[in-house]
Amino acid sequence: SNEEVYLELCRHVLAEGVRKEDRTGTGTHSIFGSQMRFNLQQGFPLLTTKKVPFRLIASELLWFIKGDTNIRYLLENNNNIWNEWAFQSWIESEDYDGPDMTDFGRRSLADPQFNEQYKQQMKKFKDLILHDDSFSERFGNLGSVYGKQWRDWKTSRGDTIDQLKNVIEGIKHNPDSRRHIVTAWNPEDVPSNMALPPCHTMFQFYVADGKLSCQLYQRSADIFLGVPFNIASYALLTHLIAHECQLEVGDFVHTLGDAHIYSNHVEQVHTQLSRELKPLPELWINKDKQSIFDMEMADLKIEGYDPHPAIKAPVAV
Ligand code: UFP
Repeated sequence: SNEEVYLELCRHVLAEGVRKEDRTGTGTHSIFGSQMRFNLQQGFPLLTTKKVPFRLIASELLWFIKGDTNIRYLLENNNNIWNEWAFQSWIESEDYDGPDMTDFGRRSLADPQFNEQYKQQMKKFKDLILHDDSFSERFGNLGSVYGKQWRDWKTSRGDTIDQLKNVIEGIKHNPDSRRHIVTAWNPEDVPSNMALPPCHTMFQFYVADGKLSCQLYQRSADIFLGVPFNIASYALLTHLIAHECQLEVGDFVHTLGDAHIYSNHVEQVHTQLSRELKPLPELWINKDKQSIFDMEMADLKIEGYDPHPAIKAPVAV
């Protein structure tokens, strides 16, 4: 089944992965090069062996699709997944006059007293982003992240390219093309202009037999925490574009570069592997809207989702 492919990858990396150090100093079990294929006709690939928060995935994807790079939209949707990256730019600025927040990710895990200070500053930061326009313009913007590269790629001529719009036009008018590609990896912007060099670096669409398929190349994959999000996000993107182009959904092919399980996630992966699969949910899209650029959170729903409980694990920072 669609979920079994993911669990198989987990088992494979635990069994065959090599010990590899990484940027975060955590240590991983890693393999290089792997591919999963999800038949989107057989249920929406939102894992059932642990709860995956669809709401966060959907609001992040809509944010990319809008070409928005400011975390204000995410906060308005109660989505905190990109906060740390923006917070970093504030605490490094001259505007910041609170307690020293250097290395806040690690310190907030290790030191409960610091963690209290950190939570206070983060709360203040979020309030300012939400309610102070000029603050939000200065510190809410993440720069050249996905939304920017997908919708507003800067060319050397000084104009911009809307890759997402172009690819949708291409799928509609020249479905057989082998050039339906969107790339987020802009060498000119890596890494200095970027909070985090893109993990999902490029994707391609394919139309055959009235069905739309999508393949993603992900250069770096945190199998336990990141990948379940990434699978659902691209499955959703494929559904949305198929919907707009009046095609059925085909496969989502997920190709991974460095596919790793962090050493402090191994326990959690074993827990997940011990659980029994449940039926996959279905995605509902509001049929009254056609363009993906008009979609809002209320136009997307996941139905029949009854997962096992979430499993907590530390994020490597
Ligand atoms: N990561 C993912 N998926 C994502 C994302 C990050 O798996 O969508 F944004 C993980 C991969 C890796 C870390 O563990 O985040 C990024 O670190 P690096 O840039 O060193 O590869």
